[in-house]
Amino acid sequence: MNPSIAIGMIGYKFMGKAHSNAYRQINQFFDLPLRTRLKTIAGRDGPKTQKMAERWGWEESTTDWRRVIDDPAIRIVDICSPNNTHYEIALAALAAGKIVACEKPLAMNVAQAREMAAAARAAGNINTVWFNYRRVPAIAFARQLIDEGRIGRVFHFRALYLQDWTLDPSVPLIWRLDKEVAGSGVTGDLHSHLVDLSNYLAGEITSVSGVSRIFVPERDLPDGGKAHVEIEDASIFLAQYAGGAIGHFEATRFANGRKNGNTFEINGEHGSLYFNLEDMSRLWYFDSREPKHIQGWREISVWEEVHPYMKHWWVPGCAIGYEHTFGNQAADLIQAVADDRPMKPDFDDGLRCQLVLDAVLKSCDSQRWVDVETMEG
Ligand code: SOE
Repeated sequence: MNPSIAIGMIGYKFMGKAHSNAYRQINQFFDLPLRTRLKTIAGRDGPKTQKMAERWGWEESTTDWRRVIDDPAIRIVDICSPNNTHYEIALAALAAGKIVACEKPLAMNVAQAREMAAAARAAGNINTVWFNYRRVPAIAFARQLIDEGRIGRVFHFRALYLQDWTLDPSVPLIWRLDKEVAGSGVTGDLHSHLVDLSNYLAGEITSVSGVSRIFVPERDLPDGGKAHVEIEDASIFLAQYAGGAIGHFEATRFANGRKNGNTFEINGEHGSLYFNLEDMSRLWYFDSREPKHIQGWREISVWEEVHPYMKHWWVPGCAIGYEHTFGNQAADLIQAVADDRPMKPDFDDGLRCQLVLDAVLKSCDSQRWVDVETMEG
């Protein structure tokens, strides 16, 4: 039997489930040299964390995240607690020599992200940010087509992330709507995904111009009383790229009827690509080098063995879903650990994303174009 690698996870809610499920599934589907051992899960609410541990097969639970860091048996520290905890936990885990897998957005702001990326570089440990959409097979396939030169120079990146779950004013001010905890609204939560995909597929953004709105200015607090909402419900920005492309990004939780509508289109000199997460087995490709009379958008079902990740799951035509994007990333992480090689996206990619997010927030505040800081600062 292959040796095991012990994981400690901090956080137990939505992403806690997504990550636990991934760690539990991957050894059955991927031929990995290490077996994941779900050792300790930490959360602030003791009984709920304990229940989570029992349900998902964690060996033990704790309310003290430092126990995860201090445990010499644990090699991977997975951080999926709210955004304002990432910085302290990640720095402690890196200092303890752990491999760190942190949920997005990496940090609350650029200052924190810079420190975290620098600490990761200095520690030299494998580190990654859970930008799981890079592991949607159709998106990894889009990257492959770009690398093959199929769309050529990129002119446009156009991306939307549309949800509607806060449209109802009776939704209370949970942590994702609390500036102290989340740092920002749709910018950190949804634009972070789009910006990472843009970094992955279209290149470096150098300046942005944005506008944002708070549509419901006051909400109930979960424990009673009311509070002003300080995070943006919706945000739209334009982007200029180092390579000359221009982009348009929209993220909102007020797109009535849209649940997890993450779409992008890339237009290049030889063709275009289009993707929609709500139909995630498909990638749309237009090739303008084909003879005119047969040109048209081609709908590629990304579920053949030749497509990224698909040979690990079911037979062609048996689609995979949201949860498998986490499985794909977890499997890549375990393989990277076994091979002792770096994992992407890493904390530098988290910082790269944060640089754009902070520029967007500044631009929305100042109503001006804002230059994105460079990685060097
Ligand atoms: C927000 O509703 C959210 O849960 C994001 O935080 C996740 O990153 C995204 O995958 C789904 O939507």
